[in-house]
Amino acid sequence: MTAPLTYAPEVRAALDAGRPVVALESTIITHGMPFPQNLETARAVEAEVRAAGAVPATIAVMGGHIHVGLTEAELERLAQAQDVMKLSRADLAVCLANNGVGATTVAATMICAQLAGIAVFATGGIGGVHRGAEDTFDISADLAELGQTAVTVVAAGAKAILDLPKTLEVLETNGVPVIAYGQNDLPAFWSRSSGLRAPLRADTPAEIAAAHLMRARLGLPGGQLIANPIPPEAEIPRAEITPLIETALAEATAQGIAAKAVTPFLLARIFELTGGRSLAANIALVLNNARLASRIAAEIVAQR
Ligand code: PSU
Ligand code: MN
Repeated sequence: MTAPLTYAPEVRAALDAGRPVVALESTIITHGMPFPQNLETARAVEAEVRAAGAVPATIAVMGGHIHVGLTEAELERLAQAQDVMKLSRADLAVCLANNGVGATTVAATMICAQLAGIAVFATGGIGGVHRGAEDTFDISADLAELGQTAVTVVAAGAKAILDLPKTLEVLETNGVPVIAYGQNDLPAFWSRSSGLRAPLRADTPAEIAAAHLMRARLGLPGGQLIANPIPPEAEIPRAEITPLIETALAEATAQGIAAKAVTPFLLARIFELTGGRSLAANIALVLNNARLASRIAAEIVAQR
């Protein structure tokens, strides 16, 4: 018995022909952005991947199958559905076995991408160690997944709603290369710099592809985290976003928001507090990540 994977014809053809494919997650659609911007962004990200010469494979769970590549109708249904499960490693199999509808987080998308034979995955931000984790133990399963699943993930760093120094520590413990693209500093999602130096740096897609392939030759099981800074024109400087993050965090604590609800709550509040600017930034950085991921996927194909 093998994994229940259903491929979009375009994705299946690209994988069979050894052409570049980029995986995309669906939690960003269901839990990360409001309708209709979520749907517009999902379409725009797919178009960006195509424009860069790769095939997009947005991943979600429906009808007992992992869908690798969604139809327009499936994308629309997901973008407007209210009761979609947010799936990580822990709940992926349960949702599939129950014929549920689920959106995949970074962790679950990595698992599905690896099953499908897709090496590169583009998203916005990864989950990380939440502030106060010494009390709550809230550490995203994304960090452990990066340590065990061989997919190169392109993100805009981790959001400043998280404890970034602790997030870097946990990634290091898990053996995850954290590679800043084109700069020394770790980007912080809406801002180009977190003020922290990234452990590693790469300046070309070719270097990132070579490191991905070398990990396979060494038999190392985990992936790579590529931290790609938001384009300068879309950035919200750290000094501007920091007080708004503090407000959102204080509200989350006061309202007892916990577990899976924390990240969606903070994203929605910061969207309100920035008057929608955080969403515009989020869309710009996802598109930017899709472009870089496509170039890395093409390099992996060329160097293989
Ligand atoms: N960060 C964002 N947007 C998102 C997410 C994170 O800027 O949509 C989603 C991703 O799917 C990520 C998940 O994998 O949230 C992490 O959730 P948690 O912190 O509950 O592990
Ligand atoms: Mn969490």
